[in-house]
Amino acid sequence: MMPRKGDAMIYETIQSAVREGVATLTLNRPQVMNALSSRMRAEITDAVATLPEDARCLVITGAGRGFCSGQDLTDRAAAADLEGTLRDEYEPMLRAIRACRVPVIAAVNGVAAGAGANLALAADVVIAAESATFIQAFARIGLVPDAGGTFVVPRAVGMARAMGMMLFAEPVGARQAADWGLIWEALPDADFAAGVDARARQLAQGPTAAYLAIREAVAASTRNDLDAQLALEARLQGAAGRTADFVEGVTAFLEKRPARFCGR
Ligand code: T3D
Repeated sequence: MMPRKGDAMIYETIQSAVREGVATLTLNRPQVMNALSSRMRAEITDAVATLPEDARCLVITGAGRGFCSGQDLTDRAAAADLEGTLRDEYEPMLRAIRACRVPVIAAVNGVAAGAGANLALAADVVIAAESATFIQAFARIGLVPDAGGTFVVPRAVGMARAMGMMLFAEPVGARQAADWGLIWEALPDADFAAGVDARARQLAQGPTAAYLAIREAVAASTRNDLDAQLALEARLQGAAGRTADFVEGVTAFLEKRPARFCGR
C-alpha cells in the first residue's frame, strides 16, 4: 500500500516541484545512483500523470552524481517475475512519459544505465552533461534491453551502433551520444544546469498544443507511410490552426514582437 495524503500519493523516492511553468521531477535515491525500485516507478508514473495545472514543461533529472542506474538490483531474486514487472510497472511509467500533457526534457546529469538510459530516451528531448554516459548495461547481467530501448535506440542511431551499444554494453559518452543523434545535446558540466533551465523555460512559454501535435506526428512517422503521414499532418495542422497560440503567433509576427503563447 503506497502512503497517501487524501487523494495524493506521498513521494518517498522522488521530489517534484513547479516553478514558473517548469515542473521538475528529481529521482532521489542518490546512494544507489537513483536505481528504480517498484516504489519509484509508481511515484514517477503518478507524478507525470498528475502534473500541477500550471506546469507547461516537465524536466526529469537525478539527484547526486548519477541520473539513474536502472532496475534496483538489490530488488531482484532469481525468481523475480521480470515480465510482470515490465508489463505492470515499467510500461505504465514509460507510457505516462510518452503521453505527458506537456513536453518532457530528460536532463541527464550523470550516468544513465539500463532502464535508466531508456527512461531518459523516453523523453521528448534529452540534454546531457558532458560527463554523463549512456549504458545499455543489460547484457552485462544476462538481460535483454527493455524499457523501450530496442524501439528507440536503433531508430535513433541505426542498427550497427544499436547492436554495438547493446552487445558490448559499454558507456557511450554524452558528446558521442549527441554526435550519433541519440540525444539532442551535450553541454559542458559547468553550463548544464543553466542550459537545461533555459530550454525548459523556452518550452514552458511555448505553444503547448502545437508541441504535443509535433510529438504525435513524429511518433506516428515510424509506422505510417507517406499518404498516412500527410493526412495526419493535415489533421493536426487543422487543429493547430484553430488555437489561440496560432492567432497570437501570426499577430506577433506581423507586429514584429515576441509571441506570448498561452499554451492553448
Ligand atoms: O524487472 C527487471 O528486473 C527487468 C528490468 C530490468 C531493467 C534494468 O535496468 S537491468 C540493468 C540494471 N542496471 C545495471 O545493471 C547497472 C548497475 N550499475 C552499474 O553498472 C554501475 O553502478 C553504474 C555504471 C551505474 C555506476 O558506476 P559507478 O562506478 O559510478 O558507481 P558504483 O560504485 O557502481 O555505484 C554506487 C552505488 O550505487 C553502489 O553502492 P555502494 O557500493 O556505494 O553501497 C552500487 O552498488 C549502487 N548501485 C548502482 N547501480 C545500482 C546500485 N544498487 C542497486 N541497483 C543498481 N542498479
